[in-house]
Amino acid sequence: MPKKRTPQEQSTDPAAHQMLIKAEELGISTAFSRADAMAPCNIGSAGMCCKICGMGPCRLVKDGQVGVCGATIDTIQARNLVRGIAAGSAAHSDHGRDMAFTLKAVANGTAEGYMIRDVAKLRIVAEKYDIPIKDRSPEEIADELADLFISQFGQQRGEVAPTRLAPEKRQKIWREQNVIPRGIDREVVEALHRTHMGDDQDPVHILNHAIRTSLADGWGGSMIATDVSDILFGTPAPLLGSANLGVLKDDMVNVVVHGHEPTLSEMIVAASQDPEIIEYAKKAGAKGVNLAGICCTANEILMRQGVPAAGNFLHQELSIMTGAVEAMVVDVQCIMQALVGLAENFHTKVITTSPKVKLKGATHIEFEEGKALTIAKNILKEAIDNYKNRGDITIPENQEKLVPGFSHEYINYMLGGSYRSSFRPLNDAIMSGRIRGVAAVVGCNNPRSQQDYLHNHVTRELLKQDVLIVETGCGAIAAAKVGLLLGEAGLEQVGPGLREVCETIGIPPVLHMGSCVDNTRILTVLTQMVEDGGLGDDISDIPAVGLAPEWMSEKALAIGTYCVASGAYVIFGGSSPISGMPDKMADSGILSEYISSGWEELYGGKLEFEPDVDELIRKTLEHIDKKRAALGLPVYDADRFGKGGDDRMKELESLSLAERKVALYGVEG
Ligand code: SF4
Ligand code: MSK
Repeated sequence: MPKKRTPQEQSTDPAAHQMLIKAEELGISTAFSRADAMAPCNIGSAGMCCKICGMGPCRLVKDGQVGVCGATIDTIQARNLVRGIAAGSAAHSDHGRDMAFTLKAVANGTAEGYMIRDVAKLRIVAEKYDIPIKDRSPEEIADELADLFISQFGQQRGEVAPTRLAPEKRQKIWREQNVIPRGIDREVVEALHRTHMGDDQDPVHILNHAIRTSLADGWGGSMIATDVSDILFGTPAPLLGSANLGVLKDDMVNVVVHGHEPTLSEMIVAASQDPEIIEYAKKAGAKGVNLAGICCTANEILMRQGVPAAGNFLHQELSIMTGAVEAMVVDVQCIMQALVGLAENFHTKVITTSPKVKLKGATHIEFEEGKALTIAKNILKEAIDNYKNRGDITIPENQEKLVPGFSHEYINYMLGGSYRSSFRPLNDAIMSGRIRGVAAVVGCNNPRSQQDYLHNHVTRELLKQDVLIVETGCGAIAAAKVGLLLGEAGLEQVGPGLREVCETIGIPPVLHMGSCVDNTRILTVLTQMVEDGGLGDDISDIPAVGLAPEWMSEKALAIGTYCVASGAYVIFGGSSPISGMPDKMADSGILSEYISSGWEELYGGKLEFEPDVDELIRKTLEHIDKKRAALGLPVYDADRFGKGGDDRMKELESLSLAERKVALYGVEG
């Protein structure tokens, strides 16, 4: 019988504890309690089961066992893995496709309420693809750019256009390995074809296609999604936000937007500020409409508009548990089917909006970009009409301030200003050893582990070691909830070198870079670090690691793989979907070994699954130091620069001029 955990064992978040106790008292199940009640299938979770044809499902649990068709364990695991990567790539890329269609509609004046907010970014992106910008209106440029982006999905031959933005050396590796995606949809379809019964049986050959499929996501659909979102809604820059369930308001109509696409959520933000809607809410007895986000929709509107985040993936049910949410408006991805049943215990309306996603029992108000503002207002009116049905509420007080909005463009600006925007200071800090390296701590929550613990433990430990952290997705919200995304608060927990860099530039040590689709911003940052010089000539040379400590979604598998293909060392926490190998099997361990050292040989990046968090941290630092050594950089030494930043300044100020010279230069007189 699986163990039933206490709320403190289920989450590190006090707001979650309060809601989990309430759920227990009311006898309501949540993902946390369902995870406790249902032990994961130890055959399926290790990738030892194949169910792709009607002769199975085949479970390979004995030494030397093969499926009815003769399939071996490594073939089955490779097929399962590439199918997950294909699904993740499809989800991100379909999001990118919809964004490209919205850009086209805006360019043609058929999208109600939208506009091109960032004309500068439109021009920069267009130029990267050799689209003329001189003497052309933003709409003309956007129209041509949208056509280019839309064509990438159905393209059959050639190379998906954003791959040309990667460092030269990386493109050469991809060409040599024949893994540059030809068209975004084509690679996803081929992944499904190859893994149909009786097709590709060579695990290494199957996994080559995993690389190509994931590249169609990272250097294809996801990159398009991020660029178009910035063009339409503005490129993020730092602003003040807040996170956790305490952002819900007892005297306002609370509307929680959840999912991934900013097209609808941005319009709901606009509609919530419309005088007509505010008046409508007041007539219903509320002070107005309070918007809050969950999951990556939260990140999209937090990064650009400062709209508060009610929480990450595992907070979707907990926000409804407050009893204070009039409507939860969802679009695509990471939406639990349990929401509707849970909401029946309260007054919350679950409103689906995407033509692709319906939940039985939910209200469906389909979103169309041609009537976007009108639909957004109608959704808010549904929520306001529901305010009168609110019963007892319990809103936890917990919320933390944060500074999100670190797009690649903003980091470039903050490091060098408008005229000398550059990554030079960051590269220099890494080269001198003030910053040991960079880690991206990204990805989901998973109720199989204690919510947020792995994210924040890894982040804190790496910060102490002078590792600069960038975060996206639910990991970023985990860090936000404990104050790690706020300059001064976070800096107390940081090594002296990194602290000085953060204090002089004026940044928090953990940079929130957006939603899970925005992991491509990290690719762009790494590419520019290469271009600015001093850290090798390819992404694989940079002392950097990607971590997904609490991963759960297939999109995470796609992201991890495209980062590996781009040259990064990627470590996932939790369980490995390809770990299962019956003892003494001839091919035992071949697949885990292949995606690690095999891929490293080909791409300079490797993918590993590491359940032990201390080992995950150790491997991260070891890799960073290995890359520093390969670049000929000084060995990292925490004491090399002594105390850093403001502390050092205060210490020096208290000294006489002569003493200061000794302290600074080691000379007297
Ligand atoms: Fe079994 Fe082979 Fe069918 Fe998979 S493809 S279910 S291993 S028979
Ligand atoms: S929402 S994919 S739980 S990061 Fe992007 Fe969070 Fe993972 Fe969903």
